[in-house]
This record gives sequence, C-alpha cells and structure tokens, in this order.
Amino acid sequence: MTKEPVSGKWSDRTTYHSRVLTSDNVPGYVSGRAALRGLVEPGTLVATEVGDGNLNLVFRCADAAGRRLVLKQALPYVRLVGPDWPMTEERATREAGAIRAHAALSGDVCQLIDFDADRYVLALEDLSDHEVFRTRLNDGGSHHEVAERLAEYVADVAFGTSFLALGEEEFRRRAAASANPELCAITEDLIFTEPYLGAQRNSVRATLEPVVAALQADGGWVGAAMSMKHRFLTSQEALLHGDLHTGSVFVRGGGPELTASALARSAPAPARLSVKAFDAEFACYGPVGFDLGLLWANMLFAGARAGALGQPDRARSLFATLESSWERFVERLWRHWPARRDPAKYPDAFLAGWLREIMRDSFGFAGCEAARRVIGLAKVSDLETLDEDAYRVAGTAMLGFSRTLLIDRDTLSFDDVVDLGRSGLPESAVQGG
Ligand code: SR1
Ligand code: MG
Repeated sequence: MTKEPVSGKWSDRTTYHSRVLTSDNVPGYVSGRAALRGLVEPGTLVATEVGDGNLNLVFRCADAAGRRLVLKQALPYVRLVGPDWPMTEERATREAGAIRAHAALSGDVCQLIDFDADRYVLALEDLSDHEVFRTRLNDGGSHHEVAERLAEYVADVAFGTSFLALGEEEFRRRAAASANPELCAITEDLIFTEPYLGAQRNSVRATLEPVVAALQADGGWVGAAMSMKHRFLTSQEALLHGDLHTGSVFVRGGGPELTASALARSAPAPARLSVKAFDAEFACYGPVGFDLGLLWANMLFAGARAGALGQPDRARSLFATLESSWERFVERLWRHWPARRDPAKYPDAFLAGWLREIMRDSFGFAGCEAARRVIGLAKVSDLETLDEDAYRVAGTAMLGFSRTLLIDRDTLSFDDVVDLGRSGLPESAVQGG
C-alpha cells in the first residue's frame, strides 16, 4: 500500500492528490498560471515526467508548435526513498531564490521562468537540446572547457554573494534568508558522516568491501572528513549551488578545438559551448570550496571511469581539469576583485589568503565527495555502470583519491593529483567496460 506523505500544505490525502502534478493535469495547471499560459499553448500541451534525480518530479512540456518548458515540483518527501523519508517542500522556495541570485551573476544557469510558492512548482527553461554533463562524460564525449566554465560560474557567485560585493550587513541578511537546514542535513549525513562512520544506507560491491573497511579504520582519513564537516557547518562565505556534480549541469556543443586534420577535411565547426548549472535545491551559504570540490571529485570519477576502461589519455585530461578549472577560478576572482565595495578594508593580501583557504577546502571537499559517491546512499553512474573488474579498479582509485585529498589537503599539488590517478589506474590494470 502506498503511504501518504504527511506535512504542511499536503497533509491530508485529498489535498495531496489534488496538488501533485501529473502528465494529465499539467495542461490545466499551466493554463491557470498567468506567467506560463502565454509561453505555451495549454490546449496542445503534452507533459512527460522525466525526473531522474533523487528528490523531485520533473515534467518536460511541449505544445504543438514546439514551444517548451520544464516544471519541477518538490514533493514532501525524498523521491529516492519515498514517503518514509519526509522532506520539506520549502526546498523549492530556496531553489528559486538561489537560481534568481545566481542568474543575476552568471549566464551559465538554467533560467527560472515562474515560481509557484503555493504548490512548490518551478517553471524552468527547457534545455532538451542539451545533455546532462555526466551522460556525455560516461559516453566518452568532450569535456573541453566545461569544468573551466563551471569554475567561472563558481567564482562569479562566490564574489557576487559574498560580503566583498554585498557589504557586510547585506551579506549577513542574505545568508540568514538563505538558510536551508533540512537539505544541509542531507549533505551533512550523506557527505560528511555516513561514509566514514558507517550507516545502514551505505553499500559497495563485495570487491570493494576490504578497501572501505581499511579506510573506515584509518583515523587520519575519518578525522580529516570530520574537519571538512566542521568547515561545512560553520563557514558562510557565499551562496553555494550546494550540489554541483556533473549530473547538475547541462551542456550543449563545444568539443575540442578543430585539429589540423579536421580543418583539412573541412569538418563542421562544433556548436558553441553552452553550460547550464541546474538543480540548486541544496543551495545555502557555505564555504566556496564546497562547490569546486564537488565538481572536482566528479571530474575525477569521469577520469577514473576512463582509466578503468582503458583510456589513459582521456583519464589524464579529465584529471588535469582540476588545475585548469582552478586557474580559471583564480583569474575570475581577481577580475572581480577591483569591484569590491570597500577596497580600503580589503587589501590584495585578503584575496591571496582566501584563495589559499579555498584551494585547501576544495581538495578536502573533493575527498568527501569521492568517498560518499562510492560508499554512501547516492551513487554515480560513472562507476555503477561498470562491470566488476572496471568497478573495482575505478572504485579503488576513487577511494585512494579520497584519502589523499583529505589527509594531504594542506600540501597537495595538482601534479600530485594527476600522478595519483596515473598510479591508481595503471594501464596494466585496465579492464573492459
Ligand atoms: C537523498 S538526496 C541524495 C543526493 O542527491 C542529491 O543530488 C544530493 O547530491 C544528495 O546528496
Ligand atoms: Mg540533484
């Protein structure tokens, strides 16, 4: 028997069923929303549920003329688990606020068209001409310039939502207004607690169990992860995306620069790269290195997959995006720096010091994300779709990354990361897919 969720505006069964969007009631819903009915023709609208995330319902909607939009509805529970894991629908309100704040600072954000605060529905631009970055990576597609663009986005919002741009009082007001305790609690449990201390929700294939047991007995690794939990809980530097993994990014076009041989063949130029971050429901004020660290760990997952599938050059180029994206992030923050509100209070030494902290944090948070996507509840397809041998190779490499990123985060270099990838994914250990 299906359990009915219990909370707030959804508390009784009749109300719940009248409020949840379905493919059938979406046209009626759209015609009732002034902000939407002029954008698509409700009479010919076809809605298809496409949500493949962990939390929400997502409908892709298209009318007969081909006009499109996306509706995303927060339910009063976590979709991955069901009504047994209640979760505030207010996450939709926080996501809407974060998208608005981020879209004002960066073009690389999926646009919000409308927000229905009563039914917790976000109407978003349709990006079905894009693909999810993780899917592209898993298929062996181009990552050219994507992590670098995302690092610029992180820098734009890091500066624009910090006290440097807003001034201290407005910054504190915004940080307070952006509190997202329930979603942060998921992050605290899944990223900063369960992989290290053990939990019912953890799982790995048998082949990795000894590696995980050894790590969980390693006090240095566990202690370093607890330090990162402390950073996440106590640092409020900027309004983070909060879940910036490769499944939270749409991409279209791009691809490597044209090679001489492609030019000689008159190969068509690749479409201009479009990068759009989405799914910001975990947004909160936090340490800037959290967004960069999640991005980095997920680039490492793509590299570990490539390495385990016998593509060492691709693996190295994916591992190298940590350094290239960091360089882009640093350049971008220095470019914003002259626009700080009060230069007299913040000399250049301030930014130089902050950058050192962000780099250390980013390594540490990458180490947490690397571990939790192997051990914890929310897995990644980069690893899960591999056969047994490749899974063992890539999973062991990611847990090795996790240990080094966490324990050595103060002294680590980007070359160390690439070297670690090379030694963790020896070409002789490479397996079929
Ligand atoms: C129950 S939510 C699990 C994970 O999915 C989201 O995308 C976040 O990464 C969260 O940790
Ligand atoms: Mg998500």
